Amino acid sequence: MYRTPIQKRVLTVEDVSCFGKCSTTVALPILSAMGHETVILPTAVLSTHTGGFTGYTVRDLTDDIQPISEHWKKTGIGFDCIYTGYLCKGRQVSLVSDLIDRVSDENTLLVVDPAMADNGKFYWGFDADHAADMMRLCKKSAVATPNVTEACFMLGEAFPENGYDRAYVDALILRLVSAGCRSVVLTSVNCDGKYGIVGYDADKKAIFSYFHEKIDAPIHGTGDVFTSVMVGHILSGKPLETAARLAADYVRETVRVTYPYLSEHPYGLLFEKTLGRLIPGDGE
Ligand code: PXL
Repeated sequence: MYRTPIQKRVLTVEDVSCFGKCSTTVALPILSAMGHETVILPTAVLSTHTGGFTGYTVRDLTDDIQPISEHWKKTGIGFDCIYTGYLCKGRQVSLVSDLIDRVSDENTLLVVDPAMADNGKFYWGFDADHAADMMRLCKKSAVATPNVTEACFMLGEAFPENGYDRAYVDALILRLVSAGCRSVVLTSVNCDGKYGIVGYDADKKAIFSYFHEKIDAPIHGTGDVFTSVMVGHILSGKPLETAARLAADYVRETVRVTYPYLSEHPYGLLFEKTLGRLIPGDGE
């Protein structure tokens, strides 16, 4: 019931940052442009995201998660994909885990982006307990998309402040897999003078990587854009590595377009300028 064969349906579970271009406000336009049906579960409403702003408001919607998902279950609403992003600290993560159990079936793809840290630091309000909770959620997922900082923190390790090489990254990803993750796409990999992604495809039991020249522009919400585009391509039938490469290309191009405007637009990517490229051509 309430499933349509002409579209994939994806549930995004993450906050609504009213201003600032991250989480739900980037996932929805991207997934819609790619032709997928979107359903949202807002986990919190913030006046802005927490990067570079002060005095923002936060309304935590943890208590709504169970009743909303029970209504969906009763109504027979199912999902081809559940994609979780930024979650509030504490019991919200285990309630999201319960929601996944309640509304998934064997065909639901779970993608977890444990958005909580970058550049060696937790985002405001997060700590090692939250990293351990996010690790539990990543272990449930078919694909997890931590950045290098999040991968370190989920493993209870220090971020290598003085840099790292490719051998370190491959070993890091294999430690995540040994700890129980399935496919993993590590983002924001910055080594040997290049920038890119390193992935592990659990079906192929193989590591893949994709690097390009470094553009020095740490912009909030870049990981959300990456995972949204990757999810969109997976739902369109692309293999994981192809989906991850296409998402990395899209992010690189969007960072390039945003770069000249960073002083007026420092809070997120100008993804509206490149969104049209994600719309499938006629017949797709
Ligand atoms: O994924 C980035 C993100 C999402 N949501 C909120 C954030 C951030 C990054 O800082 O603050 C509220």
